[in-house]
Amino acid sequence: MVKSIIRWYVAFCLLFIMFGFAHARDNRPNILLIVADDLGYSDLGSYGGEFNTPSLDKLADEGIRYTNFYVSPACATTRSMLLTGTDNHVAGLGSFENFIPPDAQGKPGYEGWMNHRVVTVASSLRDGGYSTYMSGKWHLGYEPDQIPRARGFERDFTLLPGAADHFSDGWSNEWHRAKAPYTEDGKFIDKLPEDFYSTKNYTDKMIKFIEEGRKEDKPFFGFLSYTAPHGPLQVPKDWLRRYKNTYDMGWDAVRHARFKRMKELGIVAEDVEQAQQLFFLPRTTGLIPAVLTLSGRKFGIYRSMTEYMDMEIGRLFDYLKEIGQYDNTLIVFISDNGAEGNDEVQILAGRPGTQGYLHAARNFAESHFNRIGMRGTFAEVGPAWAQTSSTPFRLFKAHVAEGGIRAPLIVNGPGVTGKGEINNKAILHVMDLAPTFLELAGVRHPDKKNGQEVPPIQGKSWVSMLEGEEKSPRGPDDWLGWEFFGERAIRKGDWKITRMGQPFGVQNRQEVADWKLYNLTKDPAEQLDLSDQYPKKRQELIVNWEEYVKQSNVIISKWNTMEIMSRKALPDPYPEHDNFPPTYGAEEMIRKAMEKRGEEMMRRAIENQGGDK
Ligand SMILES: [Ca+2]
Repeated sequence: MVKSIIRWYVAFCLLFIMFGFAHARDNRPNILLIVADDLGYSDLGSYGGEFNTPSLDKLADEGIRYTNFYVSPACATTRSMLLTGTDNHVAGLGSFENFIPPDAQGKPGYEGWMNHRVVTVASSLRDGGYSTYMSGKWHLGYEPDQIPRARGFERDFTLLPGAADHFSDGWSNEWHRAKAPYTEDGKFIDKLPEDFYSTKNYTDKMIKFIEEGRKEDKPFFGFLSYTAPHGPLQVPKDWLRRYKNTYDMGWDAVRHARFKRMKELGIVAEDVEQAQQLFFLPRTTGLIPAVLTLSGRKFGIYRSMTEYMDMEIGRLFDYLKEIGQYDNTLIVFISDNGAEGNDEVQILAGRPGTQGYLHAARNFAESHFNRIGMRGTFAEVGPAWAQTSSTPFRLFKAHVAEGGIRAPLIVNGPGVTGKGEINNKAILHVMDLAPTFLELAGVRHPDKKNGQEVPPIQGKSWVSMLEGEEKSPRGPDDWLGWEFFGERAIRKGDWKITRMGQPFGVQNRQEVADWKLYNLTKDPAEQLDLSDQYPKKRQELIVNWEEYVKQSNVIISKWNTMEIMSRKALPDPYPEHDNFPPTYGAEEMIRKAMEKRGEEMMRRAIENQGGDK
């Protein structure tokens, strides 16, 4: 089917050249990529969750669900790969803008934004005759040459940073910016509509772009990049209390029920175990009801945000059916990383006395029990519910354990065979999306840009797999690699090695653990280290890690995350804005306190230089 479309397109181009048929119709499929933000692996009904997600579940029933789909453990890194087909350390997101270690600064791949060596799939599709639309979150650069319009999207409505209030541009998680920057069709915009709600407006804009582009008779590539259910947990008022007391029983029972349903559905194999509860989390039986109710209410709002997104996705599907384009659209749904179990305010705002903390305290002070979920509040679900969202896996976002990097993937559309199947065999990666879209559209990835070599695509096209001609684009010798803030992993066939600090994550260089080996087919929850039983297999994957470092220019920093973050907490020069910084005349006092703390952290960092490589 797909190959016949490509053949038809070649014939179309020849006819166009020969006879100048300016209005000959281009029947290549539309491509719609829908990305959820921080949605856990098992939240959707079709993946075993108790959430009501009928639009995505129907897509799964008509299309294919994949259970071995991989992303990076965080937003920007994943997005750089999905748009370019190259590893994030090649595409410029070796680390985040504000967290680049001193020994990686200025090195290629560590720009902190999507660099100009790589070419996006949007640019290639635009040049290949597609209309290209983006709506939602970008997180890949702020400057005029880094925004969606400059990177291949003809039309856009974009939140540039990684997160913001869902009802306004009143703050973003880039604390040094007074408000969240947005662009529309390549222009920075000053004001959002009064009735703005992220998920609704992003859907509206995508529908608007498709509708206004119809007269051109071109296929479209749409990148609908939701910010749901990323923190802050916020949802319109009439959705706020839908699951008010649903989760009062706590996380234990919900995790177990999910795991049971996942087995019934065939998302996980019958004979595997789920991850043990993280050691620092309490059993729900030991907690007083008020604590459970408060924590459950947050998860109820997270659920509402997800279900609201599903409703909006349904509205978009209905629109595509109305205009007769649904059946000619390849639809891909993914989450960009695992569920969020960290406290973003704490991570980014630092400790009392720092500039960001004061900004956060003033702007998100409304965290009263009965206000959570409304405009101006900031709440996240926390690690216990994040691990529930990640059932059956270990850990969550920001970690290279499966809970951080395995995500739901649903595909449906023209050329997709095997409706309703759950594919447990194929090992897939978010870098595969770009080559898949290019092959479907019959468009080539360029070798050169402005006289410079363009990094080759590292992902593998799924077209043959979607057509049912092969089971997986990866064979037993193909591996995938990860490095994120010092955490490392390789997946190859049934096997995975990870190298993470204790208790998890590289908290302190002296405590960086050695490589651990897991058989993911038997133990997807990474509970049993098999290093002693299979030392040769472990060594084989360590060699693959070394290849990965070389192939993708990964820099293993001498600095650990805490040291880099401590540097970041030093006051930055910031522009003067109304209401920012909200320090009420305490600037000088804070500056001195920060300098003192910064010196101390730097001294300790320098002392520790000789540790792990
Ligand atoms: Ca994310």
